[in-house]
Amino acid sequence: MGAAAPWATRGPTPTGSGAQDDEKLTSYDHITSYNNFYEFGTDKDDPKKNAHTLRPRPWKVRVDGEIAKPGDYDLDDLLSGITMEDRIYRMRCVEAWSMVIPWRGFPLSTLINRFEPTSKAKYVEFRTLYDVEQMPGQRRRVLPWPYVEGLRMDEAMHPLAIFATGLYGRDLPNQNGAPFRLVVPWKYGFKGVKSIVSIRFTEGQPRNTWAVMAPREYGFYANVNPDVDHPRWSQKRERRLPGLFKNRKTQLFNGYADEVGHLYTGMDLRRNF
Ligand SMILES: Nc1nc2c(c(=O)[nH]1)N[C@H]1C(S)=C(S)[C@@H](COP(=O)(O)O)O[C@H]1N2
Ligand SMILES: [Mo]
Repeated sequence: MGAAAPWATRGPTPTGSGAQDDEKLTSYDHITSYNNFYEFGTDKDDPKKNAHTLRPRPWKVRVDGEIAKPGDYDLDDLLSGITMEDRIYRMRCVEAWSMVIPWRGFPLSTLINRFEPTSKAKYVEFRTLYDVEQMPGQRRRVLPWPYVEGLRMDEAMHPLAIFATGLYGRDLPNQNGAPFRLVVPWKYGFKGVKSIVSIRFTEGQPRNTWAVMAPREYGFYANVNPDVDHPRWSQKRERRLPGLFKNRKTQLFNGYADEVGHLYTGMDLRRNF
């Protein structure tokens, strides 16, 4: 990794017991032109072509549920006083491709603590903007809009779970989820909900979009697990972009097992996939 680059000198580089010495950063071009963001179309190159209609400022975020400090916040107010960090994470999509991305962001816990969750807050649910003018793909009912994802509270408070506001040291491009999105590197990419406008603290488990769409194929936890096949394909190997073939082994928890394994002690990960 380029020694002079700020994103190469701080934070985990891909962290974890699973770090392998042949892991290079995926290029900016690949990270920003091969995307899943169905609000802008279902082909991998649609988001880059179409996401120019998204206006990431000004940006309101509704925070509510089991917390002492609910409200409608302006994103820039929420971000003020927060120190951004550069973190290199390996990212694994459920469709068996992967990238290594230098994110800029900050731990979820930094923001969550400010809202003062009550003892009833067992989960956090996140929602993407629903606005067909800004997100024309929402005119088609390919998914029930808005896109919803969630984490258990202890997952959300884990120091590896971040809100990203940028990558490669620049603001997030719209196609990657501007102005801010979730990044949970030990889970399949679909957990990483983009362009968030709502954060809700709940007692019950959120109904995340993909698990609602296809409960046999996508669960709530979505931890990267080479031993649990997707019903339509194996998860044992993955294609690290820009490679054309499945060129590496998938690691349990995407290589972050030492850091996050304890969150799932005693859980049957075949049932809780
Ligand atoms: N709102 C929203 N968030 C989303 C998606 C989406 O379609 N809509 N796709 C998810 C999936 S399946 C993946 S793999 C990642 C891709 O993130 P990237 O394009 O920044 O690599 O975004 C996730 N977040
Ligand atoms: Mo994905």
